[in-house]
Amino acid sequence: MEKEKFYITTAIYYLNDKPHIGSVSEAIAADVMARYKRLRGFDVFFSTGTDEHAQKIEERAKKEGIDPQEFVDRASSVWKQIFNDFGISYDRFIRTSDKDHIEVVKHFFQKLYEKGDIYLGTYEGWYCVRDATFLKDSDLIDGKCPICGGPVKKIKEPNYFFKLSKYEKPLLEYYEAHKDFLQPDFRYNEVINVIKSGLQDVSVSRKSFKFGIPIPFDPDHTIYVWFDALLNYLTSVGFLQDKEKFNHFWPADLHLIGKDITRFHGIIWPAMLMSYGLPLPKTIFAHGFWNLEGEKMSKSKGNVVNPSLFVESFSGEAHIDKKTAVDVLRYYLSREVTFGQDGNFKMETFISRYNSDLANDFGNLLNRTVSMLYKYFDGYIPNGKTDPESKEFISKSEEEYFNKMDLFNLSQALESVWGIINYLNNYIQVKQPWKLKNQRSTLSDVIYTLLEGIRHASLLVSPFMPSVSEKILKSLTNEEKSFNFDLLESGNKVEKLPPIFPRLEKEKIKIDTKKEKPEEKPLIDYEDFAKLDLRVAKIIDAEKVPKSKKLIKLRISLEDEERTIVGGIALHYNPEELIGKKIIVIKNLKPRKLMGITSQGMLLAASNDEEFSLLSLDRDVKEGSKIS
Ligand code: ME8
Repeated sequence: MEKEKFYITTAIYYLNDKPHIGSVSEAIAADVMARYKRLRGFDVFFSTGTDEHAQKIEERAKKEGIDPQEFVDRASSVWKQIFNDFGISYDRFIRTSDKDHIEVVKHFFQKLYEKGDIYLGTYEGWYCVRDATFLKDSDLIDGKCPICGGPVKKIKEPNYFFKLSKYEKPLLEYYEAHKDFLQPDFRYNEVINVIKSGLQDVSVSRKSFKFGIPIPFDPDHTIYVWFDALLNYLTSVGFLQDKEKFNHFWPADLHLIGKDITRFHGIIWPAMLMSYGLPLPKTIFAHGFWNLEGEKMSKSKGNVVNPSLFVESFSGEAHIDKKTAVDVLRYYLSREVTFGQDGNFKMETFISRYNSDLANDFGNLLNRTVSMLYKYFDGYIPNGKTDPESKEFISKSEEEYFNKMDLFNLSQALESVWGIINYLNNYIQVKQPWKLKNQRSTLSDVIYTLLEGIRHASLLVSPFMPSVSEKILKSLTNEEKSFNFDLLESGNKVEKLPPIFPRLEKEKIKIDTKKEKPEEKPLIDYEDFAKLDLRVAKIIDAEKVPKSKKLIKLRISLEDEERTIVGGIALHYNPEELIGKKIIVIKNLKPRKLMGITSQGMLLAASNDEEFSLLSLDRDVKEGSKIS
């Protein structure tokens, strides 16, 4: 029989931000679902990737003096790397700058234009660059973007529009007929209310920036980043490229997205598909947001947790390998919230979950069982069978788990697994194997039941903790993925592992944010370097700038002239010790005013988080000398 297919996607990530716990949590949840469906025998296709044509990118690249493509190549690889480190088992990592995707977008735009669903008009209104979103007056909150709270700008330009208004009725009808289309329920209601309040046509092109996909029949215009981005879901499964693959996997079974982008996915995307004549995705699930210690994560607050640094610090503190630490984080993110609701990442609850659920419940079950196996059977799986009562309990919990997983209720699904783990811990107390030394056959069955229970629990946690699960299943010398019973082979020796989750006697984990690597600067040509006029300068006078903690005003000599420069060195040098020193300055930097003083150049210094030094000379060289 042909396997049933399951096509799952995440949103694709903007490259202006680095991955944080919140954004990575979405990829983890999708990965959990993808692995779960594979475990259930589905033919899974899992797609994730990066959304590269945002206007912000063009601006950022310009600031760094590099080509936008170079910028996105670098930034996209950061996401890919982190997804690899977090065990995200994607089948395709799509980039919207991929050739096949660009073709899909052009084709789709052309088709909708030919159909009369895209037309030329004038757009006048607000635009948020960060979120690449057009906004109405009524959308703004205190004159700012309602999504990110950032600034918006007014724009007026000729734009192509998509006739969204035409799809108001068909969308409503579709929603009425497909109550599961958008989940959870409260999001469904939210979107249906927006549709009922009336849909206006939406702008789907920009004239003001170039980094994007040009409209095939009017290349002065660039296709709007959201129109482009949504189509990634088609490209990933071979639209226009591989008919068989596309027909097999489309429509998507699950688009997993965050609550902030529900309207794009719940309104514009289905309308685009209706316009083209393609079937709509089966389910869109909008999850909540992760906050950090009760506050919204934001770069400006500096409270964005870099998941890699977190894992590195945690693995060091808990003395576990990085893969296990990744699994613990995956477990925490899945267990701590009812999927769909907002979550609050708290160090304290992270550690208490680790200690109670993993070190205590699961870890102890493993340690106790394996040590009894060694004590009574030298580590060899006894010739026993699973106790019927336990079999029934485990099967019932498994059914519960499957039901919860099918409803994306990851946290409750894990509760069902912990039901099994706690049952088995209690089973040890009840059966008291240490009193069964003289009843070999009963003892064999008890230990066999525990091992078989552990095998089942490990299989069930495998979507959440793939690396830990694999380690345990390997140690049982049985990687059988079946949920049937009595599949452990007696006579096989179980490997004795050191504790997988050693208890953590701490309330907090120190996250070493200093390890965050500075962004590497791009290569430059010699001509760029040669533009700098670097000179040796002698400090002839120095004084602190009044009312400034950091600044010192220096009078410097370049042999044929004297200048004033201001440097942020007061925390590291006293003015007196500077007089007479020879330093290096940039002579041709445009003058800048600092605390009311014009600085005619800039001094060079070396620094890191702890140390600071002015650049000086190895041998005495006359002031004014050139540096090359
Ligand atoms: O919106 N907690 O990209 P993005 C949970 N490129 N999820 C979060 C989160 C948090 N704190 N912060 C962000 C975009 N997310 C578009 C998508 S899809 C065709 C185009 C989620 O990088 C967010 O909700 O801003 C979204 O689903 C995903 O991360 C990417 O967000």
